[in-house]
Amino acid sequence: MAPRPTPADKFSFGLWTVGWQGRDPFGHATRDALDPVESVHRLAELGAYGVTFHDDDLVPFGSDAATRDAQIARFRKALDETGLVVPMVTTDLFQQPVFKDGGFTSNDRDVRRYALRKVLRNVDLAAELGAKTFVMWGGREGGEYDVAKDVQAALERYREAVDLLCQYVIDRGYDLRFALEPKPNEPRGDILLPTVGHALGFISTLAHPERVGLNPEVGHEQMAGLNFVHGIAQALWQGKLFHIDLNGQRGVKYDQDLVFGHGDLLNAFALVDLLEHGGTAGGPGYDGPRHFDYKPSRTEDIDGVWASAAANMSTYLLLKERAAAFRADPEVAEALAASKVAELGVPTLGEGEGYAELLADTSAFEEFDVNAVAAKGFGFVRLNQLAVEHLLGAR
Ligand code: 3MF
Ligand code: MG
Ligand code: MG
Repeated sequence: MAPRPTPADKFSFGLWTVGWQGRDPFGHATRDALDPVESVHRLAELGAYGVTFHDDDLVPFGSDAATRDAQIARFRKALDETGLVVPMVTTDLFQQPVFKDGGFTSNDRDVRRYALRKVLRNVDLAAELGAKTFVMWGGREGGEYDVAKDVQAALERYREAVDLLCQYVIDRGYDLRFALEPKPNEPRGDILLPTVGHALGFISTLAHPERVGLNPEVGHEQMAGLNFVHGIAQALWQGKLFHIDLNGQRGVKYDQDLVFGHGDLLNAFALVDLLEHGGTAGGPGYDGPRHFDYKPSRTEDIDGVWASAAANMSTYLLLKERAAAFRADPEVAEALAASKVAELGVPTLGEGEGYAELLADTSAFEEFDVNAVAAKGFGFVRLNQLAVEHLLGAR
C-alpha cells in the first residue's frame, strides 16, 4: 500500500503542473483549463501542504487591476479554507511574445526595464502571500545564434537585475530569498546559467550572494547528462539549496517533466536518502518544501491528472521508507564501513598538521605500501546492490 501524504511531509505543487492542458509544439490541448481555486482544493484533499504559481498562472497576463484583485482574493479564500500555504512564488518571463529574446537579458533595453517592473510587482505579491522563496527560471534568457548574443553582456545584465531585486527586497524588509533555476536548453537553444555549477558560479559574483540560492530540477540536470544527486549535494554543501523541483526524466532529451521517480529511479532513491538523511559522513540534508514540477502527460484525462499528482507524493514517501530501511540495515552499515564511505568525512590532515608534518610522516609515503593498498577493492558494487535490494523491497 502506498503511504498517504500529510501536510507535515511538505509537498507542494505549481499551479502550472496540474493545470497543464497538454499543449505541446506538435499538438493542441487535450484537457480543459483548471481553475486555480479548484487546484488548491484538490491538492489539499490529496495531502499537499503548499501551492506555488507564476504571476500569470494566477492572474491572466494583461488583466486590469480589478480583475487582478478579485482573482487574488478568490485564491486567498481557497488558501484560508484549505490551510494550504504559498511557500514559493515564481516569475513568468517566458510565455509572452514580448519576452521572445528574454526578460532580464533581452537585447532590447526597454524589454529589460519592463521585465524588471513585472517581477517587482510579483515580488510584492509573493511577500504579501507569505512566500519565503522567489524562484527565477530564465527560460528565454539565452539564444540560438552565437553571433546574436553577447553572453558576457547578458551576464552583466542578469547580475544587474538580480542585484536590483535583492536591493528591493532588503529595502522593503521582505523575508524573501531568490532561487535561480538552471536548465541547459528548451525553449532557447542554449539557456544562460545552464547547470547548477554555472548558477553557483554566477551567484558568487552578486552584490548580495547570501540572498540568492538555487531551485534545481531533476530533469534539467539530467537533460545535460549530469548526476542530479551530485548537483544537489554540492548545492547543500554550499548552503544554496533554497528550493527543489522534483520530477522524472529519461536521459538526454526534451524536458519530460514525468512524475517523480518515473525516470532514473535509483538516482531518485539516492536523492531522497540525501534530502532526508544528509550525507553518510554528516553533511546537511534538506528541510524545505518537496516541490513537484511535473506535467501530467497529455494522454491523461482529469482523473489521471489527480492520480499523477498523488503518484508524485506516494513515490516520494515510498522512497523515503526504502531509504530509512537502507540506513537501518546492519548489513548496509557494515558495507558502508567496508567501503569507507564515512571515512571521507575525516580530514586528510590531522589536528594541527600542515605540509611540514605531512612531509615528515614517513608512513604517508616512504613506508606506504602502495601495492597492498592498491590490491584491495572498495566493495562499492556490493553496497549498491544492497541499495537496489532495498529499493525493490527485497529487504
Ligand atoms: C521549465 C520549468 C519551469 C520552472 C518555473 C519556476 C515552467 O522547465 O521547470 O516551469 O520550474 O518557471 O518554478
Ligand atoms: Mg522543467
Ligand atoms: Mg522547474
